[in-house]
Amino acid sequence: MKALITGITGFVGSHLAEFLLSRDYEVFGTLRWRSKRDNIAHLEAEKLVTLIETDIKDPLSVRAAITKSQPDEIYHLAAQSFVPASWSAPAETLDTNIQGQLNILEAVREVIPGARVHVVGSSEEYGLVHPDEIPMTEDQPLRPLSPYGVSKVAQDLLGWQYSQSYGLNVIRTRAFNHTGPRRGEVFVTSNFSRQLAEIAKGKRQPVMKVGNLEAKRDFSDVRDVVQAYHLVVTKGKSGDVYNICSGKGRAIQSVLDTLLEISGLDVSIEQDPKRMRPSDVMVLEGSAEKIKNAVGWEPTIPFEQTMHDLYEFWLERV
Ligand code: A2R
Ligand code: GDD
Repeated sequence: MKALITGITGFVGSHLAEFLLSRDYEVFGTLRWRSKRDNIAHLEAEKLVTLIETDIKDPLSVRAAITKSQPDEIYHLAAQSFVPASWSAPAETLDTNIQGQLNILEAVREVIPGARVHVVGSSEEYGLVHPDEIPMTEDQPLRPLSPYGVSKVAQDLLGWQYSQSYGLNVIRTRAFNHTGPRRGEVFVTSNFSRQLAEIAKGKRQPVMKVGNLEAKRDFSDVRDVVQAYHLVVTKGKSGDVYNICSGKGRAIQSVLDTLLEISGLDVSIEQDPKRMRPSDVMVLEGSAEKIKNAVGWEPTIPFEQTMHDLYEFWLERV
């Protein structure tokens, strides 16, 4: 089987590539000339993946990548993935995510209409959630609170529309927060881990900068999430959408407490106004019943283990 992963140099892309290689897939991945290659350096060194230079905003470039790889499965991960950047550069986020999705679907329609296409949405699509709507199922209304959330709603609905209009095999997911080693350093779990690792190594004063500690998120380990992606692409129903989550909401304060305990450090905490968002999503806590019943997926890695692995990752790097 051949798989094409867009955004293979990213956090999830590198873990998905490892997982698919362990299942004997031939793996192709897209990257940009300027992409940082650290996450896949080990795969490149052993020539385990075929890399194709592609900008997802460019239809010709996307078409060429799909023509060259002729994949059975396409995992479209490439995106502007950082929520705060979607307020500072909304047009760039909408353009990359929506136009990129359109380019993938159009190229699939023309070049390889039988391929199974994974459209990566997000729990950010749900946005504003009322207390009586928790845990959130896939039927929850979509009320995105950021340009990023809006871009993911558009990707999600484009996937659905192409499955209906043209009979494409599109599987959609809404993953809640996921983390683990290689997580981009701007995201909360990695950012806090990195600050603590720097403090532990004497490279930073024992003062941590934080944003909104009251928000709640539902965290899974990326190594579980990539298995979910593969399961729904191979066994899920075409056109359908699946939440991927642990079912447990966790305040960001408790993420911080877990990391403080793992590090064993005594630090003071300072709220940085620049880390606050114009409209943060306050609670995300999902129901994973649908994916469990459909393909038998359940998370296996405990949150504390994920945080431990992430902290170790940063200790080795700072
Ligand atoms: O920015 P780069 O060159 O390092 O590549 C990133 C890629 N990417 C693009 N690739 C081609 N053309 C573009 N215009 C373009 N813009 C971004 O997407 C990188 O390889 C990947 C994003 O990786 P991360 O930021 O680490 O995101 P993560 O956590 O792996 O998220 C994967 C998916 C995204 O669709 C998120 O929105 C969703 O999961 O949560
Ligand atoms: N980044 C960051 N930095 N977030 C902070 C900080 C901080 O210093 N302090 C508190 N937070 C809070 C944010 O306000 C938010 O409520 C929560 O921590 C999580 O922030 P992020 O880690 O930046 O992730 P996200 O929830 O905005 O988005 C991630 O998950 C989505 C799925 O739910 C991203 O990976 C998205 O791409 C993904 O779709």
